[in-house]
Amino acid sequence: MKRSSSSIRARTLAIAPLLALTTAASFTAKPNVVTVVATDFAFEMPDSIPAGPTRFELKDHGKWQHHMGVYRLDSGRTAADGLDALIKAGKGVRPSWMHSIGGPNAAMPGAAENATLVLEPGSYLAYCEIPGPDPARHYAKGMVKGFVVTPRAHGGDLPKADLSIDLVDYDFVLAHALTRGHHVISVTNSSRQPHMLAIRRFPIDHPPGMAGNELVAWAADPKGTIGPAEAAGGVTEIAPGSQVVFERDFEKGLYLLICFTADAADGKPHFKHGMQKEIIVR
Ligand SMILES: [Cu+2]
Repeated sequence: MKRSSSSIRARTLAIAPLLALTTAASFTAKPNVVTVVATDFAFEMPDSIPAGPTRFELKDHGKWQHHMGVYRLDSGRTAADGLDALIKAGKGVRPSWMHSIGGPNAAMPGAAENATLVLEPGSYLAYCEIPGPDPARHYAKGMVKGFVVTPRAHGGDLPKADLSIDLVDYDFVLAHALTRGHHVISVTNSSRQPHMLAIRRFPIDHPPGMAGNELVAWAADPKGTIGPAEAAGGVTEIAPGSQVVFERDFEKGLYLLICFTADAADGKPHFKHGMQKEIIVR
C-alpha cells in the first residue's frame, strides 16, 4: 500500500510541471471522486475506476440506512464468488482472498457519507451488510456490485486530517477529543486483523453505557425499524496497515463508535471484545 501510493505520488510530481504550463488553474491534488448511489437494495456506480487516491461519495437514496464495504479480490475471483463467500460466512470471518479496503460507513436516508483511500488495480466487490428490516443483510437482497480498478492512476493525495483514530485490538484510540463541527478524520488499522469504525449518534441525554447494547439488539432483530440511533458515517472494515480518511459535521450528541467485524481468533464480533466506545460531543 505504502510503496504504490508513493509511486503514484512520484508519477504525479513528474507530470506536475507539464500540467502547470497548460492547465495551471485546473491542476489540484484532489483525489478522483466516485459517486455511489445507494437504493433499496442496490448500488449505482461505475463499473470501472482508475487506480489512485479516490473519494467515494455514498448518497443514500433509499428508505433505510446503507453503507459501502469494499473488498479487493485476489486475481481469478469474481464478484459472484465474493457474494457467495459473504452469504456462506454470514457474520463470521471471510476468506483470505477478500481484502477489506474500507468505504463510507452508514448514511441516513437522504444523506451522504464519504471515504477517501488509495485504490490499487484489481477486481473489487462493494457490499452493504446492514441488516433489516427483516433482518436479512442488504447484500443478500442484491446490494452488491462488482467493479474493476484500472492501472492508469489518478493523481492527488489523501486529504489532510485534523483528527486521527487508530483501530487496535479492541479499541478506538483518538489522538484527541472529538469536538462539535466539521472534521477530516484519518482512520488507521494498527492491529493484525480487520476492523471497522461504525458511528451512530444518540441524543446527548441518552443514558450512558446503553448505546452499544441497544444497537446490537436492533441489528439482531430490527423489527422493521431503521434503528435506535442516527447513522453517522465512519469507515467500513479495513485490513491491517490500511488508512482511510472521511469527513463530516458532528453536532452535539452521544456518539457510539463500534466494530462488528468477526474476530480472527474466536469469530466473535469485536464489540463483544469491548470494541465499542461512547463519546459525548457538546
Ligand atoms: Cu474490530
